[in-house]
Amino acid sequence: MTALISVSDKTGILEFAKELHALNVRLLSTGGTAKLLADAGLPVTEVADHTGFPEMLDGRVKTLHPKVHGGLLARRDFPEHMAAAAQHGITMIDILAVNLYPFEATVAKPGCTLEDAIENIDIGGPAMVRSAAKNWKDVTVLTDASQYAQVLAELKAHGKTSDKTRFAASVAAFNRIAQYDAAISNYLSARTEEGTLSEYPGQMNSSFVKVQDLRYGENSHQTAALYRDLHPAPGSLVTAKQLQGKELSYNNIADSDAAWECVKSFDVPACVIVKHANPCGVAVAANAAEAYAKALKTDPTSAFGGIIAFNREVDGAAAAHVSKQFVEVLMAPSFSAEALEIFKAKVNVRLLQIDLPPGGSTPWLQGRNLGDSKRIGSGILLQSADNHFLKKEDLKIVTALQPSAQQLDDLMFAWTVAQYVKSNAIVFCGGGMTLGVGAGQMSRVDSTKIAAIKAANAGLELKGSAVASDAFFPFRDGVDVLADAGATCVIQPGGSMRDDEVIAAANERGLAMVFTGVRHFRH
Ligand code: 93A
Repeated sequence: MTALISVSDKTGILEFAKELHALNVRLLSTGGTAKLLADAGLPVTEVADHTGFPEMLDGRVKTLHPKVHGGLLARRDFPEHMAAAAQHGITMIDILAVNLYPFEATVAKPGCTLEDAIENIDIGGPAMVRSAAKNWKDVTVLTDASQYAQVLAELKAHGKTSDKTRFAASVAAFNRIAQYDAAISNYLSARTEEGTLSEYPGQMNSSFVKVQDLRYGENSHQTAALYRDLHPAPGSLVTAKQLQGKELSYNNIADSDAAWECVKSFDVPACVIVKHANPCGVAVAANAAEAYAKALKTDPTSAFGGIIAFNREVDGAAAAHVSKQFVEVLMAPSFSAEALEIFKAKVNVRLLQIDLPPGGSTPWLQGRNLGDSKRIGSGILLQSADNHFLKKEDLKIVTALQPSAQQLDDLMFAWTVAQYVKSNAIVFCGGGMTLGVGAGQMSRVDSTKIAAIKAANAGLELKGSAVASDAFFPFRDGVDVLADAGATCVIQPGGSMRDDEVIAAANERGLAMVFTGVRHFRH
């Protein structure tokens, strides 16, 4: 029996080789490994002596030789293979122990140059591992020190390894090679200096890279981690810089994303306050401070401990306002020196600086090509992002009453917010702010009632308000509830079997209603 040993990480290799030798296994090895074994007094044949071909090109060519690959790949049960091997003086290699040049560790080092990285791309090692793993029926391939003991135990007990062990080792080997190649692909794809990003977009790497482990998931008994796209979209949450505050939690990140996605869809100064993944206050105004004051009015109770996002600089005035409240996360494209000074005293508040996407809200929405994913039992659901951008010209007025210009603005605002509210979503708005948000109910009528109750609790007037519904009204009852609450105009997708009944109800109750033709379910 022959074993070829070629390892960069030499952990446990001497002990392994000693045991193999004791079992009468012949040892073949590459330069550095061979030296280690020979220095310990083990009889070892250098691969160069075995092949009759020297290691060359600074070690780039060591084991890439038919005597190595033939010995790994020849099928012992095929007489033609055995005859060809014999004819060319190829002897069989039964065990291969290889671990690869430390590419991952090399590129993880600060200051690693492209040159260093390239030199640490192992070619001969993976080639041998693939040969051995393909021929798993006859060859045992070991790619990790943790496998040595099991193989030795089987060799001692039975003089050979079991089919099960060899197959498992083959799978592990291919997995390791896939992981190794992914590390190379990720590293090279992320290098912008050489222009790899734009040259061949069709071959762009779409991997995720781990940002960090999180303390826990949605609940403390769940483990969690944050990954980001290898090439994050400009202006996305994962590009945020944390300026101060405690470490972000899983829920902080999820809620911050909801708030940030919502706030950056406005062109004018806006503020979004999120609690439990839903906006509990959204407003637009002349500046950040005013936008915050309005957003807070919608639901000051829920806003306690909220996640707050601005699409404009947080200046001293906004900071003074916000700091009066218990805040979990505050994000904005920038913070003035005065604002930073105010938050210095609030050491727990997490401040995130995030650049807005270039080109403003509209082009960004249209150009965005990020997808959504949701894990289900042993599967994953994928879809493109809900990035439909509604223009006023797309609206279809379906009632006798036409919405006024002011009402149209309120409806557009309400529709934008509704997109970020969990379904069934009902959003009452007026004067550039949310007045009542009904979220996450199984019944649209209940969402409408809840939105109205919340407005009443906050002391807000719904008379003359505009309402958005994320999906159509299946019956007239939802329309009756919002008319009772005081709304005078409605925006909704339309498309129900009972649109006629719903439009008739709107006409009867003196409402103006517009159809968008698209819905915004969000679950
Ligand atoms: O430069 S290589 O890609 N060319 C080869 O032919 C080759 N054969 C084995 N690297 C090659 N190896 C790698 O050398 C192994 O995967 C292992 O990581 C390393 C062991 O070298 P040494 O025994 O000289 O320390």
